[in-house]
Amino acid sequence: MYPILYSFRRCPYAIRARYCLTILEVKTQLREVVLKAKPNALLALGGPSTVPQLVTQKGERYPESLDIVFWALAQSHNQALVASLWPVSKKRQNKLLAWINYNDHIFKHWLDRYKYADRYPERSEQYYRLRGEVFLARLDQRLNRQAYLMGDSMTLADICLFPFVRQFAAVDARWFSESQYENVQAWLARFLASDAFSIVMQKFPAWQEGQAVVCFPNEN
Ligand SMILES: N[C@@H](CCC(=O)N[C@@H](CS)C(=O)NCC(=O)O)C(=O)O
Repeated sequence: MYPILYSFRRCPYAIRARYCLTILEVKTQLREVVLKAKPNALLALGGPSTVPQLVTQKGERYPESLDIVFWALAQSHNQALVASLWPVSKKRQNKLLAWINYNDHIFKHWLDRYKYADRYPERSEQYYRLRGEVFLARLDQRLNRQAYLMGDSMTLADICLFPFVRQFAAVDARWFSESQYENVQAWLARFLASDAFSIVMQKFPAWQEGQAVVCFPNEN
């Protein structure tokens, strides 16, 4: 049987993992989690109960989105795609990881504050947006010269970042569409229009113990 993937549809970390699984055609059994009522099977694993998490039939556990991404690369039979998503050169790998690192540790911080500005009343929503825009400006500059962050083909950097930029854009969709970040808009739009994204965003009811297996990715 396929490994178990605990996931939450709208979670940007889970979206990055599901996007990789989809394009690499690596199958899992999806367990859709409601964050306010996590299933006992997830809690019983002990330790972090964030999503996404993947557990293989042998009981090997991948508790972070990036663990799942790299696990998916290792499972794939499509070596050409693997090599283009995760370049062989160490220098390029480090650059790619630097984008993800900045996203996960700095941009995410300002994204949360911009998204939930009422929970962080010490500064205004506009202030939080400006802090997040530093990242958008960097992305935009990079995408001015090329279609994707690392060049003319998609890598893990793009896949790992776009779900977070999507959230940032959605806080005030009008502001984003009228902003100066036209290269980011086009890059994000390509992801949102992709076949893989519609598979990734399929809706599933919350998983319940004993229910029939939901295979992911599935045909759309
Ligand atoms: N570093 C983790 C972060 C995952 C994460 O924070 N997921 C959120 C949902 S977007 C979550 O599970 N929140 C519930 C919780 O923290 O208990 C990863 O890369 O997978």
